[in-house]
Amino acid sequence: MVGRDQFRPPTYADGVTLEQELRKIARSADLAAIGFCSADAFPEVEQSLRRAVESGRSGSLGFTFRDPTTASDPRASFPWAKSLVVVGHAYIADSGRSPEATEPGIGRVARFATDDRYVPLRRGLDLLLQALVAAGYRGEVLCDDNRLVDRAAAVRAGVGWWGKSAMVLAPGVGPWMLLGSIVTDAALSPDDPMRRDCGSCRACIAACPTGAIIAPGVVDARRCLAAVAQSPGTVPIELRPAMKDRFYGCDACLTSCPPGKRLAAASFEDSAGVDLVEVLASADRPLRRRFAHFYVPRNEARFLRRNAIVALGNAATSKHTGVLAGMLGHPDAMLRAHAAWALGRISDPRALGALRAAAVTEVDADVVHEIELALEDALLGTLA
Ligand code: B12
Ligand code: SF4
Ligand code: SF4
Repeated sequence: MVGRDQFRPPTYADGVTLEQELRKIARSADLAAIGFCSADAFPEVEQSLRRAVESGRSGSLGFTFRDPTTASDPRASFPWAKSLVVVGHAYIADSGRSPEATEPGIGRVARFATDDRYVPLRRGLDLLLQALVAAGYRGEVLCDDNRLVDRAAAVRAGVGWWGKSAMVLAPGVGPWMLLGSIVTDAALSPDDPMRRDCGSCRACIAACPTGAIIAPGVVDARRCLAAVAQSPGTVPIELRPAMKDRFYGCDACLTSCPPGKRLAAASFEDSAGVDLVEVLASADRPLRRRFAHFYVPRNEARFLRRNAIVALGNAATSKHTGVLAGMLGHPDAMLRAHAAWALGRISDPRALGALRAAAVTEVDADVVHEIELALEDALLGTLA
């Protein structure tokens, strides 16, 4: 936190309020939206979080699900909190629009993560915090932090409206916006929430590859591919085909969203993707460094390799048989299991040979099971 005495109070031109000054700073910092609201608790979100945990819908995710009371009540962490300054950073123009299809062997990364897009957002938030501190107030930046539910704050502050995808959408930007806030003891005059909703549109619900949006605004994280790609353990076998070329994140409910489509269409098409074979060949440290802005369970590079193997399995080309067959000898049983599945998808003679050889030598029961399934699938494929 920045100390109260670090800056001298500013002298605003006659009649300019702190709120106006903050809006001006947000514009100059290229933030797409700013709004103010009270720092009162969000009891309805606390209930939603509890329901998600109790029903199992939060899957293995921690984050705000770990402590719903703290996440939904800013004063639980900051007893002095009076207001929230909530901002949105629109990133699609910088990150470009995903290509319609990637080359086999290239992994797709959701647009919010093709680079660390939180950097410009945090820069803007820091400038706003400096202004608040200079005016004699205290504050703390909260962004993707487990002590605030960013979307509920954005809706209360009039930054955007709830989309049926559970995303907060803003005019002109749609869902292509990252959110962040400052909790402060300044009593800022609140903005009105936006009177908008999705109307009869249900495009995101239809576009979700796994049916993870089970009701308007409600996502089952167990089936959400964005969650799957950042969860520990084995990728559930029934979800692997839906991962397609995804290496990290999922944008299907964003790309389908009409309010953001014009902006997305106007941005350049980015062909940059991740070379998946290179991921498998990389050592842990460079891999962790390259994707330092991803959320990776326990920061273990093996989960990046796991995602790469799933995407290679979905590419299903003989070009990758050699590298995947090599992974059957990897010391990590989780990676061997996914490699077996991926080889079953390719099921060319070399892949089948590698699977049969591994079936003889493999000792891990889970991997043996995956090998058997892969061989069965390959056999059914040749019979069909
Ligand atoms: C956990 C988490 C996830 C989880 C779970 C997501 C989820 N929907 O719950 C996973 C890993 C799946 C995930 C995925 C993504 N995430 Co995320 N995630 C978070 C995190 C850390 C907490 C969210 C949370 O508390 N969810 C719990 C539930 C209860 O809250 P909720 O979804 O907001 O639910 C509300 C709605 O249902 C709404 N509601 C109630 N009634 C109704 C009625 C109607 C009709 C509607 C429409 C809504 C509605 O009220 C509920 C709360 O009471 C936040 C950061 C933060 N600290 O807030 C980022 C955050 C939500 N994620 C973000 C992003 C960008 C994404 C992805 C787009 C990333 C990607 N491209 O892969 C996907 C989108 C998936 C999706 N459709 O939600 C952004 C969203 C920005 C925005 N404009 O909304 C956030 C805010 C991060 C940030 N600082 O910008 N995420
Ligand atoms: S991020 Fe992908 S899997 Fe998750 S809700 Fe959106 S479309 Fe569905
Ligand atoms: S796709 Fe349609 S229903 Fe879904 S969030 Fe966007 S506007 Fe709302």
